[in-house]
Amino acid sequence: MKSILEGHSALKAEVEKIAEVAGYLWQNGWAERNGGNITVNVTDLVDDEIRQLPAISEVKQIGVSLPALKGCYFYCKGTGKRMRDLARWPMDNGSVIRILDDCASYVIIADHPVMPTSELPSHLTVHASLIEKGSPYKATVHTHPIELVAMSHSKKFLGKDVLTKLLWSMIPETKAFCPLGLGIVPYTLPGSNALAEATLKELEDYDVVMWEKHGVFAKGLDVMDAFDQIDVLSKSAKIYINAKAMGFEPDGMSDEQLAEMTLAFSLPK
Ligand code: 2HA
Ligand code: ZN
Repeated sequence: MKSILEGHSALKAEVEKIAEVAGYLWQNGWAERNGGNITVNVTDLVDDEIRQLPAISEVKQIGVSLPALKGCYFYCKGTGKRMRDLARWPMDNGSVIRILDDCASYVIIADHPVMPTSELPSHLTVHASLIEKGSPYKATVHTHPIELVAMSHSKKFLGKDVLTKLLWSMIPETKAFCPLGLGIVPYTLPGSNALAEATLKELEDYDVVMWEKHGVFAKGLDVMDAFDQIDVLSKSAKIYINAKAMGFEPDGMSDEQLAEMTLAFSLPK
């Protein structure tokens, strides 16, 4: 069977980027078993030929009505699929879906009828809100970064912007490349509407959100951008933990040093 990627070089390049990031999630130890999710809005990469492709699944309900998504197309990781498999075979471990005109249902159009992630309603709710705001962001990534999740097990890090400030102060690049910091969502049942709503709210102020004792959820211009932001935060968490393991509390950059960085890189305050 011909893959949707054949003859569609822009879509192919995007899916290859998703596969590359899936490999990084696995190599980092952030994606055990079927852990994590990736959903990318590929509507801009879809041509008339793809728009005419027949459905290869029955009509499925999203569970929410999202008018902003009318006629949109998404690449979604498949439910129960492994990131390490997706890295090698993205079109066997994920699929491309078309949102139908009722904005409450979808069909799979390629390559195989791989059912999207169980977290689809929350990922699509975030995408709908991005479109409504005219945001250029196209990707959402959920993963389980070891050090960041470990830090979320201590209440002392969970106050608003406590972890943001600590992580920014570990190495100058963190604020430069994750300028909005890390939002916090208190522990909430995975896959629940409550988790989706709390995430949506935190994403108004942050690009990356910590789900207490679970993982992070990030939005980005593309999947690589979302990954990079998680990666710089994770790097800072590793530096903090390494300092603690050597037996001392790291000094961190001073408020003056952070303010100087913010000015020099024209970052938001
Ligand atoms: O879908 O990580 O939290 C896999 C997950 C859900
Ligand atoms: Zn998870």
